[in-house]
Amino acid sequence: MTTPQHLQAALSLHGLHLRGSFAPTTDDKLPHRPDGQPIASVWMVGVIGSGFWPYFKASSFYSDGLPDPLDRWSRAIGEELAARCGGLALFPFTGPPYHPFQRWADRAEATQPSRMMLRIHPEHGLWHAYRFALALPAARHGSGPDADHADMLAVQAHISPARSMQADLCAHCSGQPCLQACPVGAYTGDTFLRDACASHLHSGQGADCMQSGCLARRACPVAPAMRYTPEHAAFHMQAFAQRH
Ligand code: B12
Ligand code: SF4
Ligand code: SF4
Repeated sequence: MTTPQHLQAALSLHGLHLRGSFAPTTDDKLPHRPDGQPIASVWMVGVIGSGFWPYFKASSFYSDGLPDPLDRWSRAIGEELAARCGGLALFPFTGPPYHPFQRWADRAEATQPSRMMLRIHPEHGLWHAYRFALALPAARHGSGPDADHADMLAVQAHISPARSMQADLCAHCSGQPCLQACPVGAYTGDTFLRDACASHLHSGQGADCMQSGCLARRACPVAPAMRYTPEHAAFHMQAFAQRH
């Protein structure tokens, strides 16, 4: 399995999406492959909306009672696919130091920084995240990185618009409601006050955020149809609150 089409087919079995690819430079801070081969392309894999949720929920990881079920689910899928592709699986949650997934996202697709620091996408809004990346050497059997990228462009046509000049979504957002909606002002526009957020979640006042997801994130008018389901959002809020 070396083509993006095959990869997307394999990911679809888990409700995951091939988000885009890029040819790395030294600025992208990729680790070295254990076999010493240079990395020719990095393919980003993630979730869009709550489409993956029923697949994850049906997996044994969701209900085995062990810690970090979503990270373990991601690792199992990522490592299995990496082995099939002859690639190296890289995860957003291994660290610190962490791999710069948001930087890689901007290299691979039409994301841009938002006032909430999360990457915002013109079609998915704030309702997307990354589960792993596959770092691949130049393709074998005569094809090379150019062929990889030609294939990837074909797949991307079905995933997201080509990366092009995108308007700054937040600069054009009337009133920037995400910065007004948090009851404790945890999103200031250039930082996230993690402790203020966590204290609110642990108090009786935080039930709405805990049960239905971050009020600031839900205030964003971009791509409302992609908002996470309450059950999916509550899963992330609980994971965050348990750690902070
Ligand atoms: C550490 C971390 C946090 C810290 C932020 C501390 C900090 N100041 O960096 C905390 C624990 C606060 C956090 C919270 C959340 N996070 Co977080 N987090 C990360 C993580 C693991 C590492 C970030 C990092 O240091 N990267 C290293 C640097 C070198 O990489 P970079 O891309 O250049 O750095 C960027 C980030 O640091 C970012 N950043 C800085 N401060 C903050 C604060 C917040 C809240 C976020 C989201 C990002 C952020 O800006 C940097 C420049 O672009 C990334 C995964 C990753 N590997 O990137 C996820 C990640 C950034 N988080 C993510 C998310 C979704 C969240 C949450 C909103 C939801 C959740 N999963 O719980 C929460 C917010 C809680 C809430 N109230 O809703 C997503 C963002 C997806 C997107 N659309 O962009 C990521 C990419 C994980 C993923 N699997 O996709 N997070
Ligand atoms: S509410 Fe507006 S400013 Fe905030 S993240 Fe969404 S588009 Fe950007
Ligand atoms: S989860 Fe609630 S308290 Fe935390 S940043 Fe979002 S709105 Fe604020």
